[in-house]
Amino acid sequence: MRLSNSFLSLVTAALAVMTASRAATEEFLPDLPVLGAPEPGGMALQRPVTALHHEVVFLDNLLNWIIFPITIFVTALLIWVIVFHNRRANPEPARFTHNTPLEVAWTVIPALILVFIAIFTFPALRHQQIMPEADVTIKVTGLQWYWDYEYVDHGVQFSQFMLERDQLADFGYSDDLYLLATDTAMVVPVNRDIVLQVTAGDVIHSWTIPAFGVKQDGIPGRLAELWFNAEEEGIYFGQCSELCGINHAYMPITVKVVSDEEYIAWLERQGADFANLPDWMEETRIQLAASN
Ligand SMILES: [Cu+2]
Repeated sequence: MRLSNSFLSLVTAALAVMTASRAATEEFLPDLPVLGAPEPGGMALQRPVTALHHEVVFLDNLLNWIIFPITIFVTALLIWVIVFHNRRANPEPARFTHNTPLEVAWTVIPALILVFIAIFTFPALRHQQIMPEADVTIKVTGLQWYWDYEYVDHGVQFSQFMLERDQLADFGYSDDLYLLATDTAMVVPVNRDIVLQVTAGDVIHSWTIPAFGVKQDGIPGRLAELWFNAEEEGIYFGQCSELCGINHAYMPITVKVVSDEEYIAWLERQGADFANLPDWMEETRIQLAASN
């Protein structure tokens, strides 16, 4: 018992040292607004900041317009049956068993509704699942219970741990972001196509940012992809979405969306390798060097 306690305190101390050194790498980023976080009492989807999530919100509204009338119609039918066709109200029930026009109607109408829904869902699914040419490629690995990030073109690698309540202020987060804020952030440029390769190192985890409308299981031994293009600079939070063990609730995700210039400056501070730069980064780097 004593041994496991001292081991735990050793691990905690080691983590504290690691997080302290990471704090330094974040402090040069601009003050960003928190745009992607749950709200107290919130019921709707988070405000969309990607084309994918705009589409998801549209689908959600469309489905509600279909689902609510159907629910009301079926409930009304049930009430009608309960009131007018119970044993007392209707002692002599009709004995027929088939009604062809009715049976055709209740087969064809639901089929048409499903086809109508499919017309909108299939393109949305296609947009999510077909990867664009990546401006930035990042490999994300879910681990019990933190995330590892690798900027594959630049040799930048770091882990992401949840912040304890007393660490929040040191990292510039307010108290209500406890259980969401992390020591490091995945930093990406605004209005660029980001492709994530999602995997896991032990059990299945799931990476998501609700405001982006993306979610992908990370499965050990497999590399799955997701992509997004964030329209607004800010801070966005997500949480592991696949039950992955006792600390599943304590491995949140932080993404910071910044300008091209901030992104490249951040990469430079991470000691990035800039050997093979895509055109957009080369141009921004030349502009940055000229302005310095
Ligand atoms: Cu997990």
